[in-house]
Amino acid sequence: MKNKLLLIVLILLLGMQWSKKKATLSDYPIQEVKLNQVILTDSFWLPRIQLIQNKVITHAFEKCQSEGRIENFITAHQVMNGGTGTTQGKMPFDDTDVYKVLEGVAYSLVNNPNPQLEQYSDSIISIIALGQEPDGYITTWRTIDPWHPTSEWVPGGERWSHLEISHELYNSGHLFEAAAAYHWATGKDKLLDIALKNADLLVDVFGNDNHNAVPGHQIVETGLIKLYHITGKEDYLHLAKKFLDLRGDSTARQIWGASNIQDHQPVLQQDEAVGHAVRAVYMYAGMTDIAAIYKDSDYRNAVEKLWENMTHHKMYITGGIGARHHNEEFGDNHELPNLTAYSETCASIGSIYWNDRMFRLTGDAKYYSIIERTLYNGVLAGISLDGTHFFYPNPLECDGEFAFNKGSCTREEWFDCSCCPTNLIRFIPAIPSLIYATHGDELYINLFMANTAQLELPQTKIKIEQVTDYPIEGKIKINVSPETASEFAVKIRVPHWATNQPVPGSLYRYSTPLTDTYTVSINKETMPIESEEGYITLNRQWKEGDEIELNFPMHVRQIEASNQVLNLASCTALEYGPFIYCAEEVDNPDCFTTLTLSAEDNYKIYDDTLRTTFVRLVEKEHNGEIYHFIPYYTWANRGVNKMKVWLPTINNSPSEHMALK
Ligand code: FUB
Ligand code: ZN
Repeated sequence: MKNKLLLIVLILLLGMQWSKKKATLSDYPIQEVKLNQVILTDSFWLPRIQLIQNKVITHAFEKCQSEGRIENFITAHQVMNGGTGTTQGKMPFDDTDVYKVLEGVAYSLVNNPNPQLEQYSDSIISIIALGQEPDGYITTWRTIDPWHPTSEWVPGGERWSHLEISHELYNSGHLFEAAAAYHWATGKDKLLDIALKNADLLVDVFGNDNHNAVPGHQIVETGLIKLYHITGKEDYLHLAKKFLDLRGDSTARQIWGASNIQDHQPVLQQDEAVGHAVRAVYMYAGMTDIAAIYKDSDYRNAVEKLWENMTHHKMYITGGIGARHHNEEFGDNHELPNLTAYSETCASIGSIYWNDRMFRLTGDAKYYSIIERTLYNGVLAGISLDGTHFFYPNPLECDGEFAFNKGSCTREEWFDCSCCPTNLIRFIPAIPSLIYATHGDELYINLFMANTAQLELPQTKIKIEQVTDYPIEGKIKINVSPETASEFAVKIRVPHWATNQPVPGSLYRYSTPLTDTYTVSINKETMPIESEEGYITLNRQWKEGDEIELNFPMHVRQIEASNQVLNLASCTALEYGPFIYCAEEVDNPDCFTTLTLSAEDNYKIYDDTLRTTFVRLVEKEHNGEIYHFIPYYTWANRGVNKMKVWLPTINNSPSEHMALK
């Protein structure tokens, strides 16, 4: 009898292990090619990813330690065991910075093992475990002292009593995202176990019909879905959908009604991107997951409408989103101020997470057009060239006086609310997973970076290699080597800047059409140029060593905004490849205020170093004076400095402006 009991326990335990290790379920028609399949060799991106592991992660852990974010987990443990203590830090979501750094560690370890960093991270996870209450609850400030939260804008009270602001579910969401990443990257379960215990608590509390509530700040939805993908446990998926279904639905719960937190109407009826931009894009990402998993056309229609509104009316030329400092929110359609732009780094990152899902749902290249623009401009501007200083908002103009960056006119090494630095840490190391995707016998190439990758299509394994100096140069060699010669389609995205339209929609346009076009050859034989839905599709029998060569024409291009963007009337921005350029006063000390652009300009490109980083610079000569432009992402690396992306245009034909809607 005793033996039988032991056997049953053993089987149950094994069963639990097995279900946790279940293969990843896949719901999107298009599959990502994961980080561990891609070895980056790129001279632009690889140093940036290495910078995250070698410098930024250490910096962030040190800050989390010195500002008490890590100690909070220990204090929570002491309080649970009858001790006393005070919460350190300033934000009710300080726990998430620790989770986000661990997520970044996980992705950075995939292709760059670092046993010391992994061991240190494991020890941080052991400390996190201490801060979890026996029933799975984990939000340290509330465990330590529920009646005295760290921030005066969060009311004290019982668990879940002020979800609109308490960030308890936001904390869970980031925990889930980090746990999924750490488990996948290291195979270790400890953080995942903490996450699952917390997720089970959420299912108990919010999963039943008696408790209809939603998170104040979204992200728990995508986090739960990641846990569902790992475990196959449908409760997590149902809860994620429930949170979305209930949002803004006054027939099902007492809504907060605030558009700032997207609770003003049911999500399926929302067709304008409003409110807090980070919350919005995290929510749209969750909605896209639901559209994919349930094959739900209502959810799909809703995210398509929201996407169109956001990109056609509310997006900066840098890909940034969120026009207002007030509430960190979207403005009205075409409200895109430069000096006071918010364009939070987190919002750009969230937009990429969402756009990648939209691509995997639809296969449309337009989503990667937004991703590329945001990656090289809106996101990358958020971190200094040496990885030590950050932007939270990313304006498109700086007058040296408006202290846009949380009280500062330039980059800061950290913030009380450090969501942006830690979001960069979790996002940048995972960038190589955006390069490729597969769909049946189709292989998508969405981004250009030097790398070698191992992929699999139904008919064969393929080794693929990109050799390129993109985005400095427009030449890309792609070696396609299938294990066995087979027929399949290679779909190569045509970058927006190599066409006559910078972005989908009519928010921006090039001032002058392209005079030359890109070329494609296979094994040196020129191919006819046919692109469909933004892709060149090369369908043929591929064999080992086949080589595609792409040449995208690189020019400095002028961009205008729709005349509905009133503050950009008669203004021009410069672009080279995927980079938006700007002028900084330090390079143009005598002419910064009088700097203009004209259709007749001739631009010269040249290479130099900015600080110690290689950059391609642009200049133009005007009345004997030389004007200098630098890539937008490199601005503010030389102290407080005036800067402009959009410059007054002179000599533009009025008829061209009229053509804009
Ligand atoms: O509220 C949590 C994070 O802090 C948001 O995502 C950011 O916008 C910042 O407010
Ligand atoms: Zn942020």
